[in-house]
Order: sequence, then C-alpha cells, then structure tokens
Amino acid sequence: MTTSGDGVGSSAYAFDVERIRRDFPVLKREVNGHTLVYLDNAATSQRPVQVMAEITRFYRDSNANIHRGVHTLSVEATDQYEGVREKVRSFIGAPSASEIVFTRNTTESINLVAHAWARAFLEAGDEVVISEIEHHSNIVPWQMLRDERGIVLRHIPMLDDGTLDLDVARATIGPRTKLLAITLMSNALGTIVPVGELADLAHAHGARVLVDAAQAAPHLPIDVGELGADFLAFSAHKMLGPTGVGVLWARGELLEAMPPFLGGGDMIATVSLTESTWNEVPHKFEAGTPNVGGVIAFGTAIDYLQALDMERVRAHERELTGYALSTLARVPGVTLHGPLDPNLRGGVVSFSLEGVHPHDVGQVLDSRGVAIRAGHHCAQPVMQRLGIPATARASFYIYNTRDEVDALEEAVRETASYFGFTPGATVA
Ligand code: C6P
Repeated sequence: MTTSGDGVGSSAYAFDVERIRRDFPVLKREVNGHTLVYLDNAATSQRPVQVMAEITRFYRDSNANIHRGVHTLSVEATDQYEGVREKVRSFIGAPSASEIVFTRNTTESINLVAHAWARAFLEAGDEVVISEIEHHSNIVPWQMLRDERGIVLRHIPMLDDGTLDLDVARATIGPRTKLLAITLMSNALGTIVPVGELADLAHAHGARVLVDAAQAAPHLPIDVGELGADFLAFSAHKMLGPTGVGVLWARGELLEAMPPFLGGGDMIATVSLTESTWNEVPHKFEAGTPNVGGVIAFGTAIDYLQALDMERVRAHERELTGYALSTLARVPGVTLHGPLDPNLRGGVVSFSLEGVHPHDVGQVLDSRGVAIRAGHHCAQPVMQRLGIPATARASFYIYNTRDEVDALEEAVRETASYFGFTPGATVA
C-alpha cells in the first residue's frame, strides 16, 4: 500500500508501507488466531530486521567494552559507539556530537537534568513550568525537586480539546521562570505542542527549555535550533531501536557548566583517594559501562528512519490518524479525546467506549489480534482533567496501514455489541 500525506503531492511523499512491513517479521505473527495488528507504538515500536541484525553482528563480531582497551575489538566497539553520537546529532539538527549524552531512556534523561542542572542552578522560589499533559517522567522529578529545594512548580492547563491554554501559558511563564519543561507531543492525547512559541516566551524571561521528545522524535522531523530547546530527551525503543538506550541532548555550554550525574568509571579524568576530576563532555555524564550494543543498533534505527525521511513518516502518520479519527467517530458509543484535527496531533488516538472499561476494550481487541494500550498512560493529570480513570489508545507507526485501522474499527464495533451497547446513545 502506498499512502500520501494530505496537502502534499503523492509523488514527493510516496511511502511504500508494504516494503517497510517486510522488514518487520513480527507483523506476520498470529495472535489469538488473527494476524497481529500492532497499534501500541507509543509504548514501544517494533524493530526492523536491520536493527536486530546489527545487535547480533555486534555481539558476534565486535563485542568489547569501550573507552578502556587498546585491543582491536575495544577500539572497534568504541568507534562504532561514538559514531552513533554523530547520527543522533544529525537526526535532531544539533551543532555538535559532543552534546549527545546516552542514557537508559527519556526518564533518565529528564532526571539527569533535574539532578545535575536544576539542583546546581535553581534556588528556593525559582519557578519550573510544566503542562497538564505531561507524562509522569516530566512531572515527578520536578515535584521531587520542589519538595527538596523549595522551587515553585506551575503548570499550563489543558483545554477541553486536549491543546494547551496558550493565554494562561503567557501569564504563567514570567520573570521567576527558570525552566520550561514541556512535551512536544502528548502520549495520552497525541497533542502536538507549539513548543517554539513557548520557548521564545521562556527565553525572553531568561529561562531554559527542556523538551520531552519521547513521542515526537520517533514521528516528527526535529531540529533543536528551530524548536528553541536547551535540553531534549528521547528514547531509542520508541523509534525502532533497542530498549535501554535514551538520549539527552543539551547545549554544550550547559553540559560544561553542569556537575556530573552519577559517579564512577569513565566519567572521570583523575581519581585519588581524596578527590576526583571529571572527564570532558559528554563522557562526564556516562558513568559505568553503557548499553554498547544497544547504542550501536540504535544507529541502525536512525539510518532506517533517515532513509525513509521524517517528513514522509509524519505525512504517512497524519494521513492514517485522520482516517482513524473519522473512522472511529462513526462507531456508536465512541468518544474521541484530544484534538480532532490531525495537523494538531501525532499518530495517537485515545478513545472511550460508552459503558465499557478501557481494559475490557483492550482485552476484546487483543482477542482479535489488535494490540492497543488501555490505562492512564502514565499521564494521570490528563485523566483527572478528562474526569475518567483511563482511555483506550491506538498509536501508529511507519508500518501501519488503512486496513489495520479498519480492523481496529471493526474490533471496536464488535466490542460495543459484545458488551451490549445500544447504538443511538451519545456519540462525541
Ligand atoms: N510513554 C507510553 O505508553 P521511557 O519509559 O523513559 O522510555 O519514556 C518515558 C516517557 C516520557 N515522555 C513521554 C511523552 C512518553 O510517552 C514516555 C513513555 C510510554 O505512553 C510508556 S508509559
């Protein structure tokens, strides 16, 4: 199947989904007697054969620890690992590969900023501004800092349609703001946040901007300069890479000024029994043996996405999301959450089915081979704002098709009738 994004010429944005699907053998799997329809990509994506082959190649041919040995395998592993910094730099338009810090995941990247930067540079009374649609990873570290240091935590509220209240944002970001910590794309609603505009506002008040790109980096073209980010956090496992690999990008001068996060091997220049000095950035922030094979295979995942072109990835998902929104809206009993305009959201569609708990929706869909997530999506404030405990969430990626959206719709219809929903009741 070939699809094109709305508003763009199909020749420029042709996207060969069938060819892509051949690289993902798991998509041929049967689940409960049906061909798998994998729509839980916001939780974690599948990996192509190229990434799995690279993991095997590393452990088979080049496995060694890095930065430690003079032997051939160690030098090879070091070169391959360091080479991925350049791939990540190019993927996010960063000025220098030395600004790329490898972590375990987005959560660790944000905590690194909270521990190393915020604990060093923020004082009681300084304000950190987040939003109501953040993932817990971008809420809890700031609450911990508030409780420990007396910083003031403020938030930009969400409007009924799942977008942020930008008027309140303008009133909230002010002279006391030291950090705006904000998601570029909500994992619970798909909302794409106008981070550039908010970053301008924050910078006008001398604040720094941390962007949670866990959902955005896999699905949207990212340029840290255009975004106006000072820190950017994301995870490899949501963008075709292995689990256990994350990225923190930060402006070089910030990394230079920040004290280390964890202490141990590799992050030091010298150690005596009484004191230590630090390695240069980014190594100062990578204590201990990292996920060497995972980082190297992440490089292959980035190559894969860059060959597809992130503009095309976005166009494909926007088209699919628009189709899913219109399809699900026709199912009696379905309420869609988040912006209804696919230009304002990524490939995440959260919905409720009247009279049926989202976990039951998830289980009935699973019995038909359709994998979605049901729950609060680690975004409980969004659920509190919507006044519901949980949603059902379908999320798309490069290998998903319109046929799979049709399978989702059919399974949701069957769920409604299985639970005895009477058509004709509320349709949002
Ligand atoms: N969201 C989801 O199903 P980690 O777990 O550290 O790789 O990513 C955390 C994270 C941070 N921010 C956003 C916006 C996210 O979506 C996530 C992960 C998954 O929605 C797992 S809860």
